[in-house]
Amino acid sequence: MTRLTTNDIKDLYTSLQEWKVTLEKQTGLSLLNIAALAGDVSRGRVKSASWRLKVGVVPVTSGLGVIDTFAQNVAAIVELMQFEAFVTEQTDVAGIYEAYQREASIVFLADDNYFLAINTAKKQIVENSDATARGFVAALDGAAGGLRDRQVLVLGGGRVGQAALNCLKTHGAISVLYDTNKQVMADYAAAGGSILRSIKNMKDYELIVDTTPVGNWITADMLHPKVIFSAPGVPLSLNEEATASLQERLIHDLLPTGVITMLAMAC
Ligand code: 2YC
Repeated sequence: MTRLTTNDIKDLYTSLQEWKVTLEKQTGLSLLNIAALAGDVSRGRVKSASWRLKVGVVPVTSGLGVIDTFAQNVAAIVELMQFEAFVTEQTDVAGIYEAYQREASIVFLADDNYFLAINTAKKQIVENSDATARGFVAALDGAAGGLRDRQVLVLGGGRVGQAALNCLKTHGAISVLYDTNKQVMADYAAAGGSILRSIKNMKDYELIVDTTPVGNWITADMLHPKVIFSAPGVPLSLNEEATASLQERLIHDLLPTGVITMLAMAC
């Protein structure tokens, strides 16, 4: 799981409107639709929650500490979904207590290992890897006009990759896994999954979910000419030329798609 840096996200909240317009154009879906589809909840439920529930975001100082603007960016993304959101003054346990005192029904907080949304009113806890995988698969579904019976290549069999494979199954897709770790591939194959033996064949796939945490290793000639590339993986695997050649067929962001899905799932 790649840890974001302040440099990665410090200007994110200034480009959220642009991200919203781009993603809605790419998928033909509204943010509310993407979040509800991804979270497998009704739009009505998310909409009505936005009128009722307050969201508190708590900075956490454990491990490598607070990432400047992380909590503020999470709150800005939640506000984009028409929810009232605030970042607590306090951090850590005191921050959780403050969020509760300020009547937050949903609390977002992240240490170096997990990024969670917790619904304090009901037994609901959402983890970012699962939500992010769901969000990017839902966006791919929209952009591809449906995934049923379509071949989808998943790059990376870690936490997000495994969640994407599970989610693709519910979308009726035929998923294939590629990972550089032979054990991960062997385990997946042993469990009956399909694997891509050579990365050279990546160009046979029109639909890809890239969860790999390595940047700049995919060139345009490695990809199908009409590929739709949905990339929760950070940093982006595509090199500059491939990124430019894909344009609107590249679905990628560092935080918002996962956060809107966490929010929908926590409602
Ligand atoms: O500012 C804070 O509260 C920090 N404790 C936040 C640390 C987040 C670490 N995780 C990440 O950078 C990303 C997540 C957004 C999802 C996976 N890695």
